[in-house]
Amino acid sequence: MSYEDAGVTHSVFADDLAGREAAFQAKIDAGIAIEPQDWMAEGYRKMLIRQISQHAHSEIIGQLPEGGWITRAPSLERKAILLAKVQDEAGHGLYLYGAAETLGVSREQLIAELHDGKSKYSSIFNYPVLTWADVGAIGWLVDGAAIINQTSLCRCSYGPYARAMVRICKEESFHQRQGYDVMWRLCQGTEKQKAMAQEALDRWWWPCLMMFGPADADSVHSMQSMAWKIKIHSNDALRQRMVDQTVPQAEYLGLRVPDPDLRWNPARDHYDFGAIDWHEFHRVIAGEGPCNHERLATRVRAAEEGAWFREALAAYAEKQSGAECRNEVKR
Ligand code: BYC
Repeated sequence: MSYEDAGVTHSVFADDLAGREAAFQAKIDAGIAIEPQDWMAEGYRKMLIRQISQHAHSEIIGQLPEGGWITRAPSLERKAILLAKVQDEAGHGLYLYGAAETLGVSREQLIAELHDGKSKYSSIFNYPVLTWADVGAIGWLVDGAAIINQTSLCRCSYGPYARAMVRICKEESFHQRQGYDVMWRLCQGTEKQKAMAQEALDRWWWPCLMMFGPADADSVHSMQSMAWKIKIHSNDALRQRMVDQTVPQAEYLGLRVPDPDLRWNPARDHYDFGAIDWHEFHRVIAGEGPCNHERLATRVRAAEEGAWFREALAAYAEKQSGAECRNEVKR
């Protein structure tokens, strides 16, 4: 018997759905975390999958720019530190793919969407890393921007994402400090080294401000995302925080922020800063940045060349779990 035959009309379902959505929103408004087993609005689930998967992709693509410098780091100590940092980023990708999987998508599916170019990753990783100072600037500025964004995400309404962020933020703090330390050492060095640090800041400053996404007025998802407390602060609010925190750090290094319009505004209690080149941002996220093609091709090649290893791991795990089951039966 169909629902209609049973006298249940469509509007009963619509009322039921509206009721569930209202209860869901009330839970979010009350600051109660949403967990994987809880009922959730379909749009909320999709919004989370989009953001968490883009975030996960950013972590693993984000290994590539610095990964290329592991063999060229200037000392054994720097090499060990950089190696640890790049490995941490793989771990972040793992936590985030795990968080996305709690929403009913598989990691394989998400990675296929990255490789097909259907899913985005952060614009920042499409810029070249030309010198050792760029490695320092990435740690200082890119990880610095990531901490500002992710500290806010620790209070996100979805439990698994918020919890992943807590651990990631701790590791990002180490990354940011190591980057600042690279810059500090260069700035204490020869004139040539200091100039190298300045050029790196010149190259990375504006792309780092773009990491926070389009201006609030142009942000497609912010309003709904903030209503669901996936995002806690708007793109512009976090970008302002980045400028306010980073300018004094640059001054301490003795470097100049490449923005002629940058000045402290006592009336706002914030720095005013110049206009962002949104044309460049849109070009990069549309796949036409300086390194988009190279990054994606490297990632796809790594996945293809590593397929045999993943298969071997899966076969071993299957064999182990079979043996464990047999032992269980014997006991
Ligand atoms: N790059 O409506 P909006 C790291 C897209 S990893 C590319 O404001 P939303 C690290 C946006 O996706 C750091 N695309 O979107 C790793 C949307 O497109 P779709 C990564 C961008 O989601 C290794 C459209 O523009 N962090 O730190 O509300 C080594 C409209 O934007 C970007 C995260 O992923 C961008 N920069 O806000 C070192 C944090 N910005 O999906 C370091 C989590 C915007 O409609 N993500 N777009 O096609 C977020 O907080 C938010 O997703 C964003 C954007 C603030 C990035």
